[in-house]
Amino acid sequence: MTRVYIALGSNLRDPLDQCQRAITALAALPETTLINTSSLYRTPPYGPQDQPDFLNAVVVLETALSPLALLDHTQRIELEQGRERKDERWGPRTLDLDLLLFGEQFMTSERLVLPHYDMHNRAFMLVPLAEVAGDLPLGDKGSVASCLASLDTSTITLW
Ligand code: ATP
Ligand code: 5RX
Ligand code: CA
Ligand code: CA
Ligand code: CA
Repeated sequence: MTRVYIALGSNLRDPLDQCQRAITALAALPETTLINTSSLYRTPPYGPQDQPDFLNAVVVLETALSPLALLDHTQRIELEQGRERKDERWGPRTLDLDLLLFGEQFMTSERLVLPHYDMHNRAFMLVPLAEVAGDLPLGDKGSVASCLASLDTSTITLW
């Protein structure tokens, strides 16, 4: 079994309901156990800012699935919850499930980059991650706590 950290994001169509349904769907995956869920946070949009605030959280799973099999499931859950592909990059979405860390695994393929390529720059990922994981190492990026120390967390509140 491998410990996996997944970031949830939603800023459309009742984010709280989207998030709760996503957690239920993740807990129901085969060969997978839900270990923990962070608090649910309200975060201002990064990147394009003409969109609603996000609900962000992190869930911890233990899984016997492979990384790509887990990605198949998370992408299916996104689509089942009405995720639409728009021309605009980084637009608003009903549900976004990003694999942050998959055990100690590093990989770079067309479909999957592990660890997540930009998590060390994103307080909306690291604040909930620190809550459920403590101070994990992030390879050459330092650790969760050292990355957080150089990010602005003042606009992140509880949902
Ligand atoms: P960002 O990845 O910068 O947060 P995004 O979440 O809006 O942006 P998406 O449009 O949801 O990006 O995903 C684009 C592609 O990223 C997906 O089709 C997926 O195959 C790929 N991908 C690569 N690495 C990962 C990962 N660690 N977790 C989830 N998807 C990933
Ligand atoms: C684009 C993230 C540029 C950071 C993205 C979320 C930057 C977001 C999210 C919040 C995006 C990807 N903002 N922006 N939460 N996803 N708060 O989940 S788009 Cl610099
Ligand atoms: Ca299960
Ligand atoms: Ca994302
Ligand atoms: Ca994504």
